[in-house]
Amino acid sequence: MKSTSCFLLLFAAWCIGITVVFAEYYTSAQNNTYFIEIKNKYNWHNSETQCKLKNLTLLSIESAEKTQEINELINEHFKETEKPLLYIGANDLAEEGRFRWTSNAHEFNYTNWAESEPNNYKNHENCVHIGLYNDGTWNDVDCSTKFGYICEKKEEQK
Ligand SMILES: [Ca+2]
Ligand SMILES: [Ca+2]
Repeated sequence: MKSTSCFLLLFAAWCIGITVVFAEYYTSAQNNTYFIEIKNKYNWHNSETQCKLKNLTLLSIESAEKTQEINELINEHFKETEKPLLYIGANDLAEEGRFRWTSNAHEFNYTNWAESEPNNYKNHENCVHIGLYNDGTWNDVDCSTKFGYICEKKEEQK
């Protein structure tokens, strides 16, 4: 009896563990896989590190189609809750005002800034996140601010 209870307890813990670990991977309608962290919050650099630890990279959004894909994914999975604030893979740390995608070092060609953004508030906003506005538009923020993040597969893995 005792060993059966013990086994059931371990099995339950294993199931919960699997759910916790894998609930954060999401597949979009376009069959792409993304990792979204909302429980723990990280500054931008640590968000990038967390993606790298999973052999992923912070999300690049280089087209309106990608914006739509990500908006749909987030709306589908987070409709009951407040939309999460998530870091994406862009900053203007190298040169103020010249944002680049970290996954491929591309300068912004397509942009989806929210109105009046990027405002480089207090001359100290160099990292980009989504979630402040429901339409998926971007905001620049102080890189030390702690948010969730969204990663995707590296380009060579796609
Ligand atoms: Ca800036
Ligand atoms: Ca801003």
